[in-house]
Amino acid sequence: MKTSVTDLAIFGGTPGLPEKLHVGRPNIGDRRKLDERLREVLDSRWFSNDGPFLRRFEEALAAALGVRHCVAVCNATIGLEIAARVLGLRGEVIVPSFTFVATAHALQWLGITPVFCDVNERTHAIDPTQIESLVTSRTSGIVGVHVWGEPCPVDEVGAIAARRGLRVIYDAAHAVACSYRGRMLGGEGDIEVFSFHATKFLNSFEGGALTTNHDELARQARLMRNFGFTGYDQVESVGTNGKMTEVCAAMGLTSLESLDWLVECNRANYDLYRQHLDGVPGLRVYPYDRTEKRNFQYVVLEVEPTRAGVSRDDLHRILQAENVLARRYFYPGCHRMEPYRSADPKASARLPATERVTARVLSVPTGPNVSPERVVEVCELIRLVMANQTEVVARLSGARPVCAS
Ligand code: T4K
Repeated sequence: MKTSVTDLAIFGGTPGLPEKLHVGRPNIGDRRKLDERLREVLDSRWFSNDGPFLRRFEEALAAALGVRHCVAVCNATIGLEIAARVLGLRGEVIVPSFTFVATAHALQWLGITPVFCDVNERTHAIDPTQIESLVTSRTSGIVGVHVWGEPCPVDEVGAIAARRGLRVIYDAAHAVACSYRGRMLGGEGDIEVFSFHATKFLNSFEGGALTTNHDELARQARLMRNFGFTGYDQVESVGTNGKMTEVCAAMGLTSLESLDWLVECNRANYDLYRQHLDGVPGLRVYPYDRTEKRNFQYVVLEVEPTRAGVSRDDLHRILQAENVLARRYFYPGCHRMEPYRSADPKASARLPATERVTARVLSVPTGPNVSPERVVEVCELIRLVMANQTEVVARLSGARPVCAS
């Protein structure tokens, strides 16, 4: 354990952790069961196209989320594209800039213009008070994002959509096993889209799912996932290849069976971070609504530089040098990425909360691969930095960059 600021790697000390600690290290669930299932897939010679593991995964997920339909796909980005096509979105769609760029790209890819909306600075979710001012005659929908698994203001968004005749998709990439007003997310809006990417706490290597309570939307999504085929040699509509493979479905099913344990590991780490970091001036550990179900897969720190004396970027550089590979999700915001920056260079002016949040947020390592001892070590490093802001900032301003990112 480091006790003096000069022990930090930026002062020439050895990194605080012996090996790199990642955000998003994949979880495997019950390894023995997974091995058996992978063998079963190989032995069966049925690898894709509506196979038995896909069906089991879809049924199990729909049951866990309490939703009528679950259409598993190869990843959430394709899932968002399929959802937008099924709903006939076109023209402009209102979407937060504070999200992974896939949310905006899925729209842009279809020739739809994402119109970026600000977020609530406290919750990081789309700000319903700004949505209506962005609606034009070209607007066809709203894509809300349940960032960190904390739901969007679903009721407010739904009311605006109903009033203005808009369709609603929720990007629920982070939100497996999270609830809104006592209901599991999955059945809100017209369609919700989940991600099971390797870095998500419930993963299928790569994967995603559309969920909905609307029979016809589900039917169309299934068709579109498989090139529009309704039977051998019969194509009813335009489609894509959005299929989830059997290997991915077997992994998804195995992850799903470990869901409670995964959430429990995340929750324990989250509580430990809070225990050790609550009260550090200028630092906030993003608070989850404990009256609802949450998956705690992200531990998000917010650094308020004027109170902390250290910027988020300084803390990020210092942690990287200590082998703590924290991530600045979702810096710098979609509106500052191409092609959106060039298309709307003045977007920052209407996104003040997004600008502040993207400059403050740092995701730190968690999940079953991160032991409680490691969490405490990371917290001790952060406390050491925060208690010695002057020396640290002076060192960084004179020092060469310690990391490339
Ligand atoms: N909407 C939202 C709100 C999203 O957050 C995402 C995805 C999507 C939509 C789209 O869903 P998908 O189409 O992907 O299903 C990662 C993920 O690639 C991305 O899926 C995720 N969001 C985003 C939040 O995080 P990066 O750029 O951080 O990935 P990468 O490769 O840097 O990995 C993160 C960390 O995990 C690294 O420290 C390395 C470690 N890692 C990663 C992989 C893939 C491993 O240890 N093993 C691995 O296999 O985007």
